[in-house]
Amino acid sequence: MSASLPPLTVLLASPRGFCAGVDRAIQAVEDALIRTNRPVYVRHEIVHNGQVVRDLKRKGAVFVEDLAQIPDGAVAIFSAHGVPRSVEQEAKRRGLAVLDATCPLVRRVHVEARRQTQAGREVILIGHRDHVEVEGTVGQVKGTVHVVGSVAEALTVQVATPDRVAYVTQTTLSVDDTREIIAALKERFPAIEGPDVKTICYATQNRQMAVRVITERADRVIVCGARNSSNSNRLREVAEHRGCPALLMEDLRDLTLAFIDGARVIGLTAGASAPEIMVQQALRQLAEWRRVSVEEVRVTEEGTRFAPVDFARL
Ligand code: 0K2
Ligand code: SF4
Repeated sequence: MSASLPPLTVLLASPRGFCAGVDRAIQAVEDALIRTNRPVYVRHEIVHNGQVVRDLKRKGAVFVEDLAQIPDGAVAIFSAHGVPRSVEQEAKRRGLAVLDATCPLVRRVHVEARRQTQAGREVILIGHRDHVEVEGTVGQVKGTVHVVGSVAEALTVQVATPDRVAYVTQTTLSVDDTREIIAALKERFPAIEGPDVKTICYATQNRQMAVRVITERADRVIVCGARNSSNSNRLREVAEHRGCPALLMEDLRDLTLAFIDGARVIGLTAGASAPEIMVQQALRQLAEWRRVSVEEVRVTEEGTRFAPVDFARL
């Protein structure tokens, strides 16, 4: 630590890190490894975090992208992001023992999209086209789902029945950006039905709210989270859109002395899939460079818990 450098205040966001859906999904893999002698396979990263996946691999879980890579007789776990119907059906056809770790809040979006289709409405899914959750939601609905990822796309999306349209959202979007997209959709389709931003989950909304508060005081923000994590990237963007340079820290190598150069107040948070150990690693690194004082910025309490994944079929 350099004595000549000014002290650093770290504003620690709260809530941050694991949400109830991530806790539940990781626990399902841990439990499966303990409770069965069969090989345990996970379709897709259980959550988008390399440290979590490496830890579960060390304990014996095997991660694949395709159901075809899962041998007969194995346990197949679906990730927190959800899967298309075709994957559920294929697993059933093959008689795989499935543990479905789809977050109940993602499942709620599936149900709502199906309900709207059954009511005769064309569904617009606000979300990122190539994201695994969006692929899952699109694949849960019989019929066309239009994916819209920006205001520009909202202004050009073509539907067959403009007076019978509904929208749902991916769970991990930017609240601010989504409001703009919804406003554009309402301009074009005044009769459109939808949940406003309510299907952006509580964890996503709370973590974004904490970053918004922190950027009022911070010179920089560090977001612990993986590059393929939608909700973690949105936290970085919330800071950046408020003019606060932000860094996505996938591992400690991403955190450089240059990033905190000249800063006196640093915000620190973690995406819903990032383990607390990453936050502690960042704090330790900062304390090696500067004299650090930590102040927690708590914007709300979180008490959400989900019932464990159903093991009845194992
Ligand atoms: O934010 P993402 O949807 O990319 O997913 P993760 O980073 O794995 O976070 C957990 C959320 C899973 C589903 O919403
Ligand atoms: Fe569920 Fe939200 Fe967590 Fe995704 S981020 S797993 S939707 S609680």
